[in-house]
Amino acid sequence: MLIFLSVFVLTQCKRDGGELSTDPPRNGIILGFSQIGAESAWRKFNTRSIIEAAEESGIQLLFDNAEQKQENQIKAMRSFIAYQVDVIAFVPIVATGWDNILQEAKDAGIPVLVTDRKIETANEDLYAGFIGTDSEREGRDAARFLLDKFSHHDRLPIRIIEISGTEGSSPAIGRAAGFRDILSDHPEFEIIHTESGDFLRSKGYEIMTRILNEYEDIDAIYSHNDGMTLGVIDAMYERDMKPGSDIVLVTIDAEQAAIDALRRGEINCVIECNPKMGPAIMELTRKLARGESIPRFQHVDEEVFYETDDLSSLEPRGY
Ligand code: GZL
Repeated sequence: MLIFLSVFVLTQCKRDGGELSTDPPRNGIILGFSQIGAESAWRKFNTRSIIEAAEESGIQLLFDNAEQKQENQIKAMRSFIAYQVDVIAFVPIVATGWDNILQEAKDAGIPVLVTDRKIETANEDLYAGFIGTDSEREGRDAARFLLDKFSHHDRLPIRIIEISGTEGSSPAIGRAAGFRDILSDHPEFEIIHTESGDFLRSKGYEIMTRILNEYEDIDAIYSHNDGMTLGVIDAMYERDMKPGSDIVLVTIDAEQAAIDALRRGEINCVIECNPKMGPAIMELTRKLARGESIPRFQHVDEEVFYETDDLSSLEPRGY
């Protein structure tokens, strides 16, 4: 196990581009972080934010990229426990299936911070707290935009296609629930098809290509992330359609490419999902390492960008 761990630490840092700091951490804290993968520009920036913040905080980071597999996350968390890190933090790729490994961390006396995505657990005491995005609010914001956009639409019902995120993930669950919560009072809005694109641009393109063959009179696409929305735009251009005009597009994340498409009129509403959690995660890690309690739930600040906004002063997104 010791050999495995020493190889693990070396390979993980090298494999993910991070340099294994040979110096002991300035404040002696070691954080084990399990990231889900690199499926979107948003995720890659989320990773960068965490690595940079650990470096700036003097916290030694054992970072693992699970390549979209929950079993890889559990293996990495088990090795963090064996390595006796001070704190474990992770992005749960899906909401369920974490109780056993969280119990192992608890038994080892290692506090766990859930980040970005939420978990469903029988025992809320199995983790110290959560910091991340409010997926339900993002879904409600998307629906509110469509209510306003189609407030004087002459053809009813307003036909919506939803392209959702990774099945079983809290952002997909929350964005769907928040969207439906607002539309439930408006029967003139109809979700005629919903399908998971797994937060991938390639799947957004495949789904939209098929949808355009199967459905007519689509009024709006509600896409759970910008990566899939960019795939939708690719598919529409292949059909000589005008995204943002022929079909209204609403998307979540606010990566640079989506803001640029909003400026060009290809997207009508971009809801920010803030990936810049690194500094806050390190602050919470320091508190946990000192045995201090942290807030149970902490949502990061986010805003909404509309087609009618003046975006000229908007800073580059960085992702
Ligand atoms: C949301 C985050 C999602 C992003 C996607 O909090 O987990 O995962 O919306 C990313 O871009 O893949």
